[in-house]
Amino acid sequence: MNLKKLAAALACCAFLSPALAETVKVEMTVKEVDIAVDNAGNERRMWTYEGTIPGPLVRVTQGDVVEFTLHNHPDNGNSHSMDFHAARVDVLDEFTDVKPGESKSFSFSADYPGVFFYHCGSESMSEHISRGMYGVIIVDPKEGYSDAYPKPDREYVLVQGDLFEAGANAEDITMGNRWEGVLINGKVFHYDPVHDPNASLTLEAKPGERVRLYYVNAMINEAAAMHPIAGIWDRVWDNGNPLNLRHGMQTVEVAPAHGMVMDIIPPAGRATNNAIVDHRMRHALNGGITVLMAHDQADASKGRGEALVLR
Ligand SMILES: [Cu+2]
Repeated sequence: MNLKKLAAALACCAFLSPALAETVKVEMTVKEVDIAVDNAGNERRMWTYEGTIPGPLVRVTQGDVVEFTLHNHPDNGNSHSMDFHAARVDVLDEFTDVKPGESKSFSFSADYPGVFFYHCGSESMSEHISRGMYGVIIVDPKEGYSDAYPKPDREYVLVQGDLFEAGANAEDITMGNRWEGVLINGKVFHYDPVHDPNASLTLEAKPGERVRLYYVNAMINEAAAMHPIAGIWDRVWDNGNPLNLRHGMQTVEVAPAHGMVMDIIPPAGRATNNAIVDHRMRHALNGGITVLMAHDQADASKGRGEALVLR
């Protein structure tokens, strides 16, 4: 075998061979804090994993074992818990309450690839979720990228949650009363300078790049109708599983507590903008719009490395 053939064979193996399973330690502390829920800096009492909405992004490879520890900070007033949608365990064991000042550990094997919700399941679950206790775990497929699941140029995580009025109680929240708006990664109109002059961030890419969105609907009662205004989803993978591929989609329904991976390719050769909306207008016009700018000067760091959730 000559060197060229050997290199080709090795590259082929690296591409196709399953990744070695690893053990991934993840630790989170629940913090009940006052944090800004809009671009003007208006604060609300929210309950969080690690002080941010969404909580930390967890990313593992299919087959990995996640060793998770939840700490409930002693200053907190409530019991909390963790429900990973990527786990197959016992709801009455792993996902049970942790009192303030206590900790709990459990582990699970991430057997299915995709984009999964995680959230607090303590009573009232409606209140714990809508106060911000949620996040995303991406389980990358063990086969890696392929023709059916190509490598993206940029990746962004978007989590859509509810915002209720200060003082709304658990019953209000469950019934959808005193609903105020939509949070995108923790803020109303987080990435939409068109509808909010205080917004300073947008998603960015270069024309022609494949942009992958890992989208999770954390709203407690409402589905989201995800559409990229002035664009088309090139590919959509339901739940983010490479086996669940759809092509050329305009609007994708995402149930509460569900995830979707959606690729968009802004056209090459010109600068364009897309408004990625939940096309239920009540959601869009109350915070659920995200601007994607495609231009040659796109920030090279955005949508790469640690910058998948823009803060
Ligand atoms: Cu909680």
